[in-house]
Parts: sequence; structure tokens; C-alpha cells
Amino acid sequence: MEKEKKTDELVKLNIKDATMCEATAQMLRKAERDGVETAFHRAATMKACPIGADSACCKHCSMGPCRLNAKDPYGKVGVCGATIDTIQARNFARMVASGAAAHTDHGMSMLDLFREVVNGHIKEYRIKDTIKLEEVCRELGIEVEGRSPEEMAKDLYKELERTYIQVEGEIPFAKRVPEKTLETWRKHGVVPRGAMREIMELMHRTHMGVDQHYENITKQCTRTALSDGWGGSMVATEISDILFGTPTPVRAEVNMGCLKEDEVNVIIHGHEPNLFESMLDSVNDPSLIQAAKEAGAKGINLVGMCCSGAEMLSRHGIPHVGNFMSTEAILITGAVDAMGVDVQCIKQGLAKVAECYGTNLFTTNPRCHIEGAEHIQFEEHAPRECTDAIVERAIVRFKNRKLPIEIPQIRNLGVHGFSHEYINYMLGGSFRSSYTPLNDNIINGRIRGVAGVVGCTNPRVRHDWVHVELVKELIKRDVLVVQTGCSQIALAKAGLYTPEAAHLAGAGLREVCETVGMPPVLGLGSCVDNSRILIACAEMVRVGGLGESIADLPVAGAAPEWMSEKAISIGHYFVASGVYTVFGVTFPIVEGTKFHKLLFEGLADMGFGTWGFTPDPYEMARLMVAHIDAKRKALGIDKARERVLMDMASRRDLEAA
Ligand code: XCC
Repeated sequence: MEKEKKTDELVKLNIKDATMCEATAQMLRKAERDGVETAFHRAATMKACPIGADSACCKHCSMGPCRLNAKDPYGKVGVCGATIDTIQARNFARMVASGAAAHTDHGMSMLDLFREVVNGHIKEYRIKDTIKLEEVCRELGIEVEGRSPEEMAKDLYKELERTYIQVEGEIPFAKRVPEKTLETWRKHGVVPRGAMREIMELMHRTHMGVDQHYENITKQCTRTALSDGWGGSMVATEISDILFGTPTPVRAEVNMGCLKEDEVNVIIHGHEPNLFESMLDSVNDPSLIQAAKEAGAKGINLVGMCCSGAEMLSRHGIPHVGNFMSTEAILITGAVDAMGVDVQCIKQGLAKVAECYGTNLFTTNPRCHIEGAEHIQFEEHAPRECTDAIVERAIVRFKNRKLPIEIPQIRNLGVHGFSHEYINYMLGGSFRSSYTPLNDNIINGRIRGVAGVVGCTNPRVRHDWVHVELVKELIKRDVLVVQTGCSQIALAKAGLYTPEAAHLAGAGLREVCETVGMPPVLGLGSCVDNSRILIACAEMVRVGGLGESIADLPVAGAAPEWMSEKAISIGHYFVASGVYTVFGVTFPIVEGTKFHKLLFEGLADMGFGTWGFTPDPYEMARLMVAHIDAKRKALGIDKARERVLMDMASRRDLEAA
């Protein structure tokens, strides 16, 4: 982002270029009036390190750090002799290891909670969705007939524990992978064993002087990423659904206008739903509501941010006030009485902004403390102790509010909460629930293909804008879009989560949306819920008519404003599963190197998907649609689509017949 001028310490942003989110823009203007710095300001003054951006440096040992030249990548090697390909592959693989570890650790927390609930050691949570419990058990070959939920759950715990700790064999959810895709994985030796083992081995292999062939490093990188998508993340999603309920469509509001000036505002930001679920109980506790009223508030207003928020938005319709790049901006309203955070995507800068506005910022998780924030540990055996304490402190802050409050009055209503199970039901109906109608609509060309548009927001590009433009381009071309995380919130703020937004879609997709009454963009939840997209892909293959492996499907993925290592892990597990996946912002590999060729061409030749890159949303849409069309052609269904586009009237006649 370009900087305009410097006054005193704080750089003045060109706010229009920084964000397309009006609420965030309003708060950035206030921040500048108040002399408060945000990540937007820091990004404007801190140029990204050009060597790091190209991944042309290695700091894996103290003979370096070694800097290679991205313009002449093969001109020199590191002190140990490591080539540009080894260095880039190691750096990339470590991003995958870290991202996979984050999702895996999150999933493992959910599984720990599940075990304690099933064993009766934790009474504050319980199994809410026994139907899903049964379904998952059945899929994994666990006996369900005549058994109690507790009996099934105990076996399910034991089975899913293998996802993490197994040292030999295939992870349990490999059973969900289409046979031909699994065959490809087996052929290349990348079926994950247990996530802990894969991550450990990847960290070992990328140590100085171990794996020094970029192809072999990529192999373990692939295996690790798959242990995230079909392992750590999938278990997190499935266990959360079993414990807290599987999402079904729910009308809910997003944006900063969901804050209420006359109520005690509490935000939960992070990733693990157990904290948020407990907070939901706390804010509904009559004694705490009474205390809030005694402090002069009309009530307690609980809202979410980032992925925790996206998950609660999908599952319970809890209002969501903004994605990753709005987390500092929301504090600038002065209306936030407490923000409780757990893990992942929590900017350290929040502590300073919170201090400026007298907001209580609480860390709650033993894995995440922040200097300057108060820590109230969340214990699953007594969850309310933490969340009640946060609410009590929020009430005190409400009572003592001194600074003026400015809440952007923007709220966007939409429909959220489309689990892969619901898509089944929605398109298939209650008596023939299946993906057949989705496949049929793809085969007859009304729906051209499906795109997953997911991931973060990033101050290196115009906030929300790349997501919004990309998705608009895709639906215009009859591509059904499924979303998670911060991307989902960007589109919800742009108004695309209403059934009425179908008018922005091409004729074919619009017709399907209008028949079913669904928006052209379906939100599936948080980052770990990208696993729902994998399951949907597997279902599309299973139902038939669209090829034998995920790589045959007319689908594509994108993370247009990615920033985290988790995004790289997600991107790589989609690629490894067979999906063409395009990233924006920047790509941490030098073009033209052997490693670059492997990721952008070679993997596809091996039967996987492939990586793509462009920062431009229009080019991104073009690449994705071209890929979808190429897959349609390979499946022999391109003709159906041409006929649909050329002759709408005869298509209607055909249907009426
Ligand atoms: Fe984080 Fe998950 Fe990225 Fe948003 S999208 S910035 S990882 S909160 Ni998942």
C-alpha cells in the first residue's frame, strides 16, 4: 500500500486503497485521528523482505544465514552446498509443517475434550449430534446397531486417536478418499500415517544436512499436508459437529454494526470452539445479565471474529464483526468491553490498541500468552470460571467507559451454515438426499463447476477486495462458490450471502439458486472446515458421472489474500488431493526453478492437482474457469454446457417435457 505523507510518528494511509470494508475504513480514519497505529500502517512502512519473499535465503544453521540471488537462482549455493531448490523446498515444507501442526493441535484439543466428555470427566459439554456420531462411526466401520452413543463414542475416540499418534498404517479418514485418488497417493508413498509422525519426520528431513533433493522433500511435504486435510483438520470439524452440533442454514448478521453501544460487548477471536461455546453459556447466565443491567447496560452482546467467529456464525448464527484485518480496527470503536482470544491469527498488535481504548484483552489458552494482555486460563474441566470472569471484567469496563464510542452502522444479513451434509439434503431433498442433483446440474451445464475460495486477509493487498472481485467473477460464469474463514466474511460483508445475490450469478447458476432458494456462495465455517470441501469433493466422485478421482472433477480452489502458514498447508493438501489451487498476494518460490516447475506442473503429471499463482482476481478467475472447462472437456460434458448457453429456450422446453 502506498503511503501518502508522514505526520509526527504515524504514517497516513491511503485508506481507500487499504481496504474495501467501509467499517474498517471508518475505523482507520478514527485511528489516525486518535494517533493509533495498526497492521495496515506497519505494512505501509515495512517493505516485505525481498529475499524472504522469494524464499531465496536459508537460516537452518549458523554457517549462514545464506542469501541466494533470486534473479540468478543457480548462480551460487549455500555454504553447505544447498541449491536454490533444496532451500526453497525446505522453507516451503516447514511452512506446511507449521500449518499442519496448528490444525492438528487444534484437532487434538477437540479430541481430548471428546475423550473427557465420553469418559464422564467433563460434564459441562455433551454430545449434541448423535446422528452425526453414528454416521461417522458407520463410515469408519465401527459397529452402531443396538449400541448407546457412549459405546460408539468410546470406539470412535480410539479410532480417531490414530490420526495423530499412529506410527504405521493409514490414517482412519483415508477410508473417505476416492479409490483412484488413494491409489495415486499409495503409488507415490504419501498416504499419511499419523500427523505427529509426519510433522516430526518433515522437521527432521528439513534439518541441515538431511533431505537434499527437492522432489523427496516435496514427497514428505505432501504426506504431511494430507495428514492435516484428511487428518487433523477433518477430525477437528467432525468432533466439533458431534459435540456442538452440525451446522444447518441460519440467518445471521455480520459487520461492525453488530456491536451495541448500550450493551456490554464481548468478542471471542481465535479458533477453538470450546471457549466460544462456554462463553455462550456465560452471556446467557441470568445472574451475569442481571449484573450487566445493574451496571446500566441493556444486556450482554456476544459477537465473534476470525475463524472462531465463522464457526459460531455457521453453527449458531452468532453475529460476526470482522475478519483478520479488522481485529485491531474493531477495538478502535471504543465499544469493545472485552476481547477473549485463544490460538492462531491473534496479532500481537492487539495488546497496544486494546490498551489505547481501555479494552480488556484476555488470553485464555496455555499455548498463547501475549505480553501486555491479561491471562485467564481456560480449563475444560471448569470452563465457566474463565468465561464468567471475562464477562465480569467486561461489565466493569462498561460501567467505567470514558472514551467516546463510534460504531460503524453497517450490518449485513445473510444465510450461513452450509455443512457438506446439508448440501446433500438441500440439493437432494429429504427423501433422496445425495449429491446426485449437484452432479446432474454440473453435467447438464447449469453449474459449470465448483470453486473453494478461502483463506485470510492481508494488508499487502486491498483488504477484502481480491476475495470479492474473484467470487463475483466466478459466479458470473456459473461457478458455484463454497467458502470458509476470513474469505467467507469478506463476501458476507459484500452482501453475497443472500438468496437475492443470485442475480449476480450467470443464468444457469441463478436458476439453481432460485429453485433451491440458496445464495450463490455457500459458507462452510472456519479454516479447519476446509475439510468439508474435501468431503464434498469425495462425495461428488462417489455419486458418479464426474470422473473417478478428485483430480477429474471440474473444481478449483483459491486463497486470494492468504498470509498464514496454515494457508500453505491447506493449499498443499488441496493440490495433493487433486485440486488446482491458485494463491494470490505473493508466492514464496522463484519462478523458473526446478522446485517451482514441480509444484506448478510436475505434480499434475503425477496425478495430483497443481499450484497456480496470480495476485489479480480477474486473472485468477480466468485461470480457474479455464481449468474447470478443461476438466469438463476431458469428461466429455463440455457440449452440454455449450448447448445450455446457446439456447436457453430449448433447455426450458426440454425440462417442461
Ligand atoms: Fe487466520 Fe482462521 Fe487465515 Fe483468517 S482465514 S486469517 S488463517 S482466521 Ni482461515
